[in-house]
Amino acid sequence: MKRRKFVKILAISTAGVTLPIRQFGALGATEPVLKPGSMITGIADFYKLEIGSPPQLKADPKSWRLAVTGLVEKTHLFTYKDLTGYPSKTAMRTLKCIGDPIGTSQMSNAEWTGVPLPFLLQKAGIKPAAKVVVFRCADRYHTAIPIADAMREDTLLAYKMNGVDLPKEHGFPIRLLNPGHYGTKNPKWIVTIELAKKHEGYWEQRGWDPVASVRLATMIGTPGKDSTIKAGETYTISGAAFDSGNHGGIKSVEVSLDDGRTWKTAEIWASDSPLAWTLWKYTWKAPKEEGTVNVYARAIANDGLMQKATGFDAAPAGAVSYHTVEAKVAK
Ligand SMILES: Nc1nc2c(c(=O)[nH]1)N[C@H]1C(S)=C(S)[C@@H](COP(=O)(O)O)O[C@H]1N2
Ligand SMILES: [Mo]
Repeated sequence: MKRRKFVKILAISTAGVTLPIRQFGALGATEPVLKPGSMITGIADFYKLEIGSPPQLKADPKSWRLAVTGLVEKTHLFTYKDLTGYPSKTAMRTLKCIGDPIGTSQMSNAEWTGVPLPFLLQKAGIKPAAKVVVFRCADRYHTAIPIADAMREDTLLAYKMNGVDLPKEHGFPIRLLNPGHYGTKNPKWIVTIELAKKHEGYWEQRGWDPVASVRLATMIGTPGKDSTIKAGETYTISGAAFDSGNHGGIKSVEVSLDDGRTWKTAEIWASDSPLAWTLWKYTWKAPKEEGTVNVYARAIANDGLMQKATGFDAAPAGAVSYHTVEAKVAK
């Protein structure tokens, strides 16, 4: 009884962190271990990806300015105080790396607060010749997005993540959140926003897709490739699916345990807008015999697109095809 209480409290105190909640075998209870274990990834668990080491910037009013320049009516400089004082929007957004191979975990979800980018662009005034918005960052990373994407109300310059100031690793003082696009198009540590005719970004110069539109994806979190499932026991398969709104959001997720011959619908246990991942689970009775079992998962989007067995790897435009895990069943 005491142990059960302890586990329950632990589950609450780690809410918001993707740490799986352990099973408590002593009571024979089967609290399922889900991965991701919560809709919002805690900052400590949020994946990180950068070309160098994260620059330590100061939002100090004496030094830091965000410049909106280039093909604008008038170059505009914003202080951190300006940015954080404007009307803001708070929303969940999932980030996924374009180089993330099928089923791995360079994908996390947070709740962010920021200023809609069009608000700032309108203050500077866009000249008709401008076609792209270029972001130059303190670590010398740079990338551009089309003006039409920049002008969406959902394109945010974020300064808070899960209720706190953007951590250094995730782009302090500001980063872009660009719906529908992989991490490459979500620059961190932005110092200059430049309106231009065209631009080739850091990763595009190295062969990655300049559009970087998120493709329909699912990952199986449990079982992992090193997990052992107890023969004959009830087991919960779980994971996340995401399309960043490019296919109308996730409609359903299906699981196959017979090498793709038959598919069962998983339960969606947490979701938000299509700009955040969809978490799913499927409870299943493991075979009584020892051996291996292939777990497959595929996502079906609201526009009818369904993931297939065959696809391609991450380079140059993001991985496609469903995720499979070979799970060990043992006594
Ligand atoms: N300035 C800057 N922004 C960047 C990068 C970078 O190296 N430098 N990496 C990009 C890539 S490839 C990804 S996947 C995301 C990762 O964001 P995160 O580290 O907050 O998860 O940041 C993007 N923004
Ligand atoms: Mo990335």
